[in-house]
Amino acid sequence: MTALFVIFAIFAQTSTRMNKEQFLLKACRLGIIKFGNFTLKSGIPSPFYIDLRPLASSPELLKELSKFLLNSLQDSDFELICGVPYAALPMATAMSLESGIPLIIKRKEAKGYGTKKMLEGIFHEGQTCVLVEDVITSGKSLIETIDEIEKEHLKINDIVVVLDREQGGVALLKNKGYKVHTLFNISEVIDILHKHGQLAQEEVLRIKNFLAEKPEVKVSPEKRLKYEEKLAFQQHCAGKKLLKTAVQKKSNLIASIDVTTSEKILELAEEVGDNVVAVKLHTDIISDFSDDFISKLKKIAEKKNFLLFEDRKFADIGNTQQLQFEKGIYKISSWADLITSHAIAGEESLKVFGEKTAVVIIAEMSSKGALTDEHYKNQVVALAKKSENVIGCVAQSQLPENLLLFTPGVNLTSAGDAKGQQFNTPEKVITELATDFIIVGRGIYASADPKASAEKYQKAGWEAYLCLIGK
Ligand code: 5BU
Repeated sequence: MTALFVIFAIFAQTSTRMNKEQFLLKACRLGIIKFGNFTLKSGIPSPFYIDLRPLASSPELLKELSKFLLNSLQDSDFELICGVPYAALPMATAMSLESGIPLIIKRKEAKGYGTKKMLEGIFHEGQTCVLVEDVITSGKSLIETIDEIEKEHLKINDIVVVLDREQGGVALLKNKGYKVHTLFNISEVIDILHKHGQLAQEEVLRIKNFLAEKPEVKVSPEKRLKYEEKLAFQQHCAGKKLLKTAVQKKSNLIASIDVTTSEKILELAEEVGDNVVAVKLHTDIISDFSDDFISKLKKIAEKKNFLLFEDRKFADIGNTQQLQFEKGIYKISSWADLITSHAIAGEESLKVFGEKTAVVIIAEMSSKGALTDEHYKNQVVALAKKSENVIGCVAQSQLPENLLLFTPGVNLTSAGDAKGQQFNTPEKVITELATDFIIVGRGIYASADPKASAEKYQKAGWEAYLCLIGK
């Protein structure tokens, strides 16, 4: 009998069951959600604390929960059920008993004796397994569990989660190609409790503000993903090209060629082209911009294998941005692989850049006194995660792993200029922020020997990266 048939059969006989809302209200009486001021394991403050383990002590609710979880998997087919230890173990067990689909047990640590197996139970290579999790936050612990299960040659397509804390985990797993089914998200829980008079309006507002700010669970830089791993969940073709180029050329360097004549730009592009993944331009500072210049630059980019990045920093309503992107003398849309844009005009304004060009939005600026504070950055990051054509952000602090981080304000010999720019070294931004790409302007184009400087920045950037990933 297939999983689909079993699940359908369960629901056919349970028309008198409690609904999701009733279930939640009963479950909350067990104290599974507390409100107040808490500090999570990751060090982040939180106005609520969730612990679904008490559900295991209510056979009635555990049984009901298992039916809801199975129901959310109605369109999925699987041959095994596995819970992420420990909180999801009773849930997975109940699902197995309810559906008749076999359970396997994932250990937290391998046994120190005997077979040293991480997975217990009866299974064979190639079988599909659904993973059950109680609460999803960043998704990191789920990824570790998935890796261990996949090492045993089982296939995971679906993950079912009771509660999503809305802190990036679902997006991370979806980006990796998994189907994530969530029973509740925290906003929904807050609304239901408020509707039933169990949560005061002020508390609702406090929590919603906290959720809007989405404080990201920081991934320690030592655990950063390699470019090859980021490539696996990069959806955008220009984003893929950028990551592939980094691996091929062993470079995370973007040269910002901020000079004002086409001739000088072409000369510098020839000189530093072998060392960079992209050349960044400000076309509106070029005194003799022409279509001919762009076609020559494109040829160099093809020959030297780098991308073209226009740092236009769009900051207008969608309609105007579209005109600035496609028209005028620069016709940016016809040649730029990547562009920068502010996100100040909101989500819709970013859609006008289409699918072909990758958009990098500005979350934080490098200059002294920049108004891009943490609240602003968090909102930009939330937008970046939602927008399909956005591959990452320009920022001076860490980003969630599924966004690429571009950091300007990088210089090996200077701490800043007299106009507010602040510089850090490649080592600092790569090891402390886990930056994916360093952007260097004057450190290269204004040096006595741009080629030698580009080599120096390429080496410094790549060595810091290798050091970080432990090679
Ligand atoms: P520099 O010469 O290394 O300071 O050049 C840095 C480049 O990066 C320059 O083109 C800036 O316009 C760009 N930049 C920046 O420096 N800081 C920022 O926050 C952003 C862009 Br966004």
